[in-house]
Amino acid sequence: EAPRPSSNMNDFRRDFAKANHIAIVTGAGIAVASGLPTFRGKHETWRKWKTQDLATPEAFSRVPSRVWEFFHYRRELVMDKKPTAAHYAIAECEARLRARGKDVVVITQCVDDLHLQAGSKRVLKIHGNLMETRCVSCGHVHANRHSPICPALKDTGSPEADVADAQIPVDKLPRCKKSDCHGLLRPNVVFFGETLDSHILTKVEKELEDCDLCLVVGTSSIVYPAAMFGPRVASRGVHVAEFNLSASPKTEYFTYHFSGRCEETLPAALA
Ligand code: BJW
Ligand code: ZN
Repeated sequence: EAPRPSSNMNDFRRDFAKANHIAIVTGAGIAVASGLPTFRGKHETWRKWKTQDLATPEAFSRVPSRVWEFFHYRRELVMDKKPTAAHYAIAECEARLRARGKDVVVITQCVDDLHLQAGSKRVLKIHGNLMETRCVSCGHVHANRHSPICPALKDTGSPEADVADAQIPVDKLPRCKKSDCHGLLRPNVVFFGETLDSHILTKVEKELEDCDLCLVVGTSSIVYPAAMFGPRVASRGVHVAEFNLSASPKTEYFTYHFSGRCEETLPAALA
């Protein structure tokens, strides 16, 4: 039996040519070449904290000012970034295949807008959007690209380890614009320990059921439930191809593993 996973691009290209419905699961690695950091690298801390310490409901209720500083920093970082060759390769693949009656969907963990910017039309954002807010009181979700998002966060959010918290009073943090509400706003992203939007998850389930080829791109496959998407498809006997710098805990489930930067490997794979 051939060793799994294979790194034979010719074989992948044959499966790709036959596929009618491709699901592409993406993570932070796809935006590294845009200048956005990943979550689980060796040095990936903001001040002295990791994302797991800050992107939680507990942290947001205990130290909303610190959590907003973190997200303000991340929003400013995303604001001027451009898609990579990997984002464009996926968008062009979708357009080309759609013209032939085929289907490509992106299921992304990324909270930036780079897939849409690159021209992808079918994008399921399972971890929310950095450029949206949600009111903790009335639940309203709004697109919000203000920079800074509120005056008090201006010049805050530095990631350097020795920077002290700005300790912004909670009434000076982003607040709901509805006059009868004025509730505290939070970033409209999925914190650790929170459930994913069930409406979006239902759509994801259907795509994972319907696809006849799946790509897993630039994700550590550590955070659930997304870590199970590729393996779920593979368990139906459908080919799954992983594009990453290195192997992940799920690599052994997949048909293909293409090691390297996805902004280099994907354009060739999907041409
Ligand atoms: C390149 C590259 C290049 C670099 N080219 N590649 C079952 C088992 C165990 C735990 C759980 C479980 N079910 C739920 C949990 C708890 C938790 C979880 O999974 N914890 C794990 C850490 C174990 N999950 C949740 O809480 C989720 N909710 C949920 O499941 O609800 C039900 C439930 C709750 C509680 C208990 C049980 C069930 C919610 C998860 C929300 C994740 N949110 C975040 C933050 C969003 C806001 C923000 O932006 O701050 O989403 S966390 C963070 O990680 C972010 C990412 O989307 C997510 C995934 O990270 P990603 O994208 O994979 O990035 P990295 O950095 O991890 O990896 C980058 C990869 O790229 C690396 O592999 C590099 O090699 C590669 N790379 N350059 C190609 N150029
Ligand atoms: Zn409100």
